[in-house]
Amino acid sequence: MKNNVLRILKSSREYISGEEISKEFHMTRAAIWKHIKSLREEGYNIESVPSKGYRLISSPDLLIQEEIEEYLSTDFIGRNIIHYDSIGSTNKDAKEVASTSREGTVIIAEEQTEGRGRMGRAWASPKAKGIWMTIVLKPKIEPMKVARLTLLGAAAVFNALGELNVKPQIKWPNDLLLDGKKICGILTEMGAELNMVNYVVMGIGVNVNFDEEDIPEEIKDRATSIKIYKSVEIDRKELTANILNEFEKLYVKFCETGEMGDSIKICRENSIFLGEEVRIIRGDEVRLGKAVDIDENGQLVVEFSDNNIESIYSGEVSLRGINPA
Ligand code: BTX
Repeated sequence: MKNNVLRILKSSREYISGEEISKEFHMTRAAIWKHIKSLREEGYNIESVPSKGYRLISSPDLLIQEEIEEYLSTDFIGRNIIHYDSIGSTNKDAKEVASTSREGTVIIAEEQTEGRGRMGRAWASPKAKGIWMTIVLKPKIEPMKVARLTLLGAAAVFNALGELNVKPQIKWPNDLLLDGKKICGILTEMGAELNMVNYVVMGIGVNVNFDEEDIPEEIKDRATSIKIYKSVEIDRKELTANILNEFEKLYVKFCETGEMGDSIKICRENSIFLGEEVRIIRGDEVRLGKAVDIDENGQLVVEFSDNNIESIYSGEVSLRGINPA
């Protein structure tokens, strides 16, 4: 009911009387007042003028369903948002609820206390400074094709940032960079049987409104934010919705046809690796080569120093001479 009150306030730029709200939702005046009070406590600035009614002046900077949905154009991605003020990791939570959640459910948190990168690395996720979210997916694809979804995620973030006139570089397969520093990381995990995917959780972390002092000392040399790059505060809600909008388009096409040409084109054209000398690290093995392409399956094609050409589907890749991750 509280959400209905919020929706009606949002849909009307003018004052809306208590009587109108009470008629619309069959609610007593006292109940309306209770919801208004609770919305104010959440940070909504709602004016009330005795003879006119209520008017929404401003909304809090929170990545909740009611705030994101006004920018959403999706059918199912982001239509069920589970929001936390603080959580360990949205990926961890998503894995716990994935089998009972409908496809497209998004777990989103203002802050992560144990945000994760690949291979158990930590992901800094300070409060209200970024977008820390995980999308629950149930694609009917073979487990070996799941890694491709990361490229769809990267392309979706790339397209959404394009709307802000920001053109990042893509560090295959899962990071986006500005001025050579990371602003986004994607962590795709799955629950699967030998030849069947039960669920995929795709975690997307975007450093949106970090100031320099919000970046932990140990990653200052490799992390930045959109705000630092653009010198303006960015609307997190709109960006969150735009990422979900862009992702759904690419994902639906991929699920229906297996086609991911658009995402590969974006990753290819904006790759930091192509044409560069790279270091491929797999476990204890380190190999040197030159990245020559991203193939139609989303794999990185590397020409090794012994002239062997191989397609790499995952693993740690870094520009030669630069630290990994
Ligand atoms: P990655 O393993 O490629 O990158 C992790 C590395 O990136 C770290 O070791 C550190 O050097 C650096 N790093 C840590 N935090 C940040 C940051 N905020 N910005 C830039 N660089 C950083 C990338 O893994 C995948 C990250 C996915 C994060 C999302 S957030 C929502 C979801 N929940 C969750 O726990 N993880 C995902």
